[in-house]
Amino acid sequence: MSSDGAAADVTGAAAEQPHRLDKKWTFWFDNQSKPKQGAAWGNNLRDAYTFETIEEFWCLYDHVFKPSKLPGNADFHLFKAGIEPKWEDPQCANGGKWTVTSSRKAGLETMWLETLMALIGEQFEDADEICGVVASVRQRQDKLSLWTKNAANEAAQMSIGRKWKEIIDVTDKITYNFHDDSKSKTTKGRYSV
Ligand code: MGP
Repeated sequence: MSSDGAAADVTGAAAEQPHRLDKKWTFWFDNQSKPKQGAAWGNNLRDAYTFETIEEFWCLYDHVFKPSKLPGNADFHLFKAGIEPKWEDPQCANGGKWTVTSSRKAGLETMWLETLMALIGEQFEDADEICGVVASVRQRQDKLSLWTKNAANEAAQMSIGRKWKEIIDVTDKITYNFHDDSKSKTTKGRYSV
């Protein structure tokens, strides 16, 4: 160890310590591009990698987790470690999601990266309320959804929605859906900003 606490390699040069994040995050992947008939939703959903440093994040992002690398009908997720990107997860069960759509591939790519950086960099005041984010590549229109925990907490959702629009530089209206409504195929949003 050198005097400033940094580890030294065999040449005596100080090696950079990895930059630890506030919490651990997990990237997930769901490929529904070749669905098996009769297969249940989530059959192909996989937790791909859990990380806790900025260096790991950039390596994973650069090499794998770019929506432009996804086939049609597939999703990437970044969720707090320990939360599964499913309505069934206890921390998501009473939640919902803000959704923004994008008709341009480049649009999704930029908004995804801005959101990832805001999440791991703890830029949301109501960070505890957030479960994670999903990038969905679809034939018709790509979309990004920010999942939160307590759908009924309107003040928290509105604050998150406003902040998210700032982060991804969106001025059009976005809407918030409760997972409970999505389960019953109700598409009407409950909140909008
Ligand atoms: P979706 O993926 O939330 O909607 O749900 P989307 O993205 O508008 O639809 P897509 O066709 O473009 O993918 C689509 C369907 O997947 C739902 O109606 C459910 O049948 C199923 N589904 C989605 N999610 C997120 C879940 C989930 O968390 N749990 C379960 N059991 N089914 C889900």
